Amino acid sequence: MLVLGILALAVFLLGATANDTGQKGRKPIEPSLASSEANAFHIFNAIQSAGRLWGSALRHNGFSFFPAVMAKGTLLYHGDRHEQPPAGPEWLAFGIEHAEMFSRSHEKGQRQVQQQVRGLWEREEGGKNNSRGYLQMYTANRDVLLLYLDGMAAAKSHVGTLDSQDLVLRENRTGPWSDKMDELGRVRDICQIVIAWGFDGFVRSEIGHEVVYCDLSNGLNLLSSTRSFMPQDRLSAARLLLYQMARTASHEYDGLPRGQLRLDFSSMVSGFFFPIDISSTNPERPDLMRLGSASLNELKDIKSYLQDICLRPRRFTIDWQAITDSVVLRFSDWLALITTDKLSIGEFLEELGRITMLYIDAPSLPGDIYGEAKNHSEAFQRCKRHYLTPTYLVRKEWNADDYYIHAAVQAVTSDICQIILETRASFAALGRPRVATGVQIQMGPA
Ligand SMILES: *[C@@H]1O[C@H](CO)[C@@H](O)[C@H](O)[C@H]1NC(C)=O
Ligand SMILES: *[C@@H]1O[C@H](CO)[C@@H](O)[C@H](O)[C@H]1NC(C)=O
Ligand SMILES: *[C@@H]1O[C@H](CO)[C@@H](O)[C@H](O)[C@H]1NC(C)=O
Ligand SMILES: CC(=O)N[C@H]1CO[C@H](CO)[C@@H](O)[C@@H]1O
Repeated sequence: MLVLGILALAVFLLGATANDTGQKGRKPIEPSLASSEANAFHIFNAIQSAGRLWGSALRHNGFSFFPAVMAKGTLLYHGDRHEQPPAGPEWLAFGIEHAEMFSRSHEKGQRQVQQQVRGLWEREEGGKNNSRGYLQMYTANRDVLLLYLDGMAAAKSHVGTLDSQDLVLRENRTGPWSDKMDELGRVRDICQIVIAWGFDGFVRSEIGHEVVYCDLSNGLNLLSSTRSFMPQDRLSAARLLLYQMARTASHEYDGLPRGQLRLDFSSMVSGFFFPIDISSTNPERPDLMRLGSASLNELKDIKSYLQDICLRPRRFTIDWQAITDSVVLRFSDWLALITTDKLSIGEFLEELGRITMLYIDAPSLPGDIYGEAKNHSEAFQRCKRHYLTPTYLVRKEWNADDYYIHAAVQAVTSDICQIILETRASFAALGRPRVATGVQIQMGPA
């Protein structure tokens, strides 16, 4: 009876907790290994592209959040109409030209095209004829905590780049788009949220990475604030600025300079960990995944899980991006090569033999000087775990997020390994073909 009583109490308490989330009669959705495996390739790509513009542009609708540390000493740039650091949330760029866009001086009334596009920073200055701009440089005077939003979360668009902000973080409480794409409201709302979670701001990308810094008087030093020339006094017409900005952004294709922004992959939280509908909300763009296909209650559950992770100490247990990089380095170009029709059968077998050799243990033969019986079904195990090896050294320190990420990465390596090992086995069953390889140098047995 006592046991039953305790059980009943436990059920009652669990029910009470679920009701306390304000969602009567429904249990919050939870992350799971099954969801991570179902979305394995999306998670793998999100990890491999995090903090890098190239992959973030290809998969611009971000589903994931990464607590991050911007290193003390990192330099940031800001364009402003005022010489002194602004109060309140502001946009700081890693690229100088990005900030320069917003620091241009002009005659009053002659608005800059880029400022119209962004709809920001246009502050009226009564009584003056010239609106002067300032290019400010800051440095982090301590390690700064930022929440990184992946994909192209700084791109003000309707295709899904803003879902993680407007639907998850802001719970769909967005303002009118006509009011400068609601960017001021977005930045104010999200600063309020991330400050409460212990961050100094958040970081996202469009054409370059930008930091939305919530209080410039805390954690940053102003190093300089230089006034820009009026258009007629510049050395040139500055027609190239947009292209120069793009050139600078290209330096971030593979990430920011080493050490500037460190993502805590072991504290990653992704919509892909959860059992939600990730399909498109737009029939004309079925290729676009959207957080917007999930229900608002589900998105609130993801936010609440994210809050819990953010409030815990930073972990940095495993550099999951390094793991995915190893897999990509080994297999990506190779897969592209082997699926072309440019290879002769001999070259194809050379490549297939090469990529699988590490995992396959050749059978012993009569006459071997040293020989043992081998278990050939172990090739698949060896292959799928190969690049995950470093993570197993710290397995005792994994938390739930490491398990979700591991499930996803292992699902990807399993897929690759199954294909290459099965393909090898079917060719091995045919026997070695009598064809010339056309390859001059043979480095070892294929
Ligand atoms: C709490 O949720 C359960 C279902 O999960 C429901 O049966 C119960 O009525 C709810 N209680 C309150 C006080 O809302
Ligand atoms: C967000 O609000 C809009 C407008 O009210 C609505 O059409 C949309 O379905 C909502 N999205 C979610 C995920 O609830
Ligand atoms: C071979 O290895 C696999 C995977 O490790 C294992 O499940 C199987 O029992 C092994 N077979 C033998 C005969 O040892
Ligand atoms: C053309 C123009 O707007 N001129 C103004 C420049 O500023 C002075 C002082 O504020 C005004 O008196 C002018 O009308």
